Amino acid sequence: GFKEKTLAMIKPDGVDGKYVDDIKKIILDSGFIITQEIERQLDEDTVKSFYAEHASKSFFSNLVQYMTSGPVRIMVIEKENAIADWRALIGPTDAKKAKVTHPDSVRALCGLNSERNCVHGSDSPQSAAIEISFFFQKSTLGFVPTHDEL
Ligand code: YYY
Ligand code: MG
Repeated sequence: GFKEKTLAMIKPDGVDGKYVDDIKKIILDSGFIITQEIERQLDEDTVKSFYAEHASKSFFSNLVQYMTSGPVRIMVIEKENAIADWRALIGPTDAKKAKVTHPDSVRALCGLNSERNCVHGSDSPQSAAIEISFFFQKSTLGFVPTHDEL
């Protein structure tokens, strides 16, 4: 079938909390392949740009602080229906709610609340395209990191 790509990110609390291997196992056991993977310390400007749609929200400065608090693991993952399936797998934004309504979700596993929710997933085909090219550039070798330090 048609393979789709999406961006998956393990946020600083997930990396710090040693959830990377568990989450990668969930990804692979769910039928995805991981086509790109980098670990990176994001700076404020990068987070502000990545989450630009939320710039006016009351939680924005807290989000920037959280997302720059340690390295993140960024992956391009691929399977049929990858975008919707990864969103379903991570569960609702509020990890506290996820623990009740979606106990098998990734956010239930490693998230804390709606601010610190451990993982990111692109929410639409348009977002996936934008977010993948935000961190990886297409080359003749496939997607490669956009920045040399990656
Ligand atoms: O796409 P998703 O991550 O599930 O949620 P968004 O509504 O796009 O919010 C992005 C990001 O912002 C969320 O993952 C944590 C943070 N956030 C927050 O800190 N407080 C909220 N009330 C809502 C979102
Ligand atoms: Mg979102």
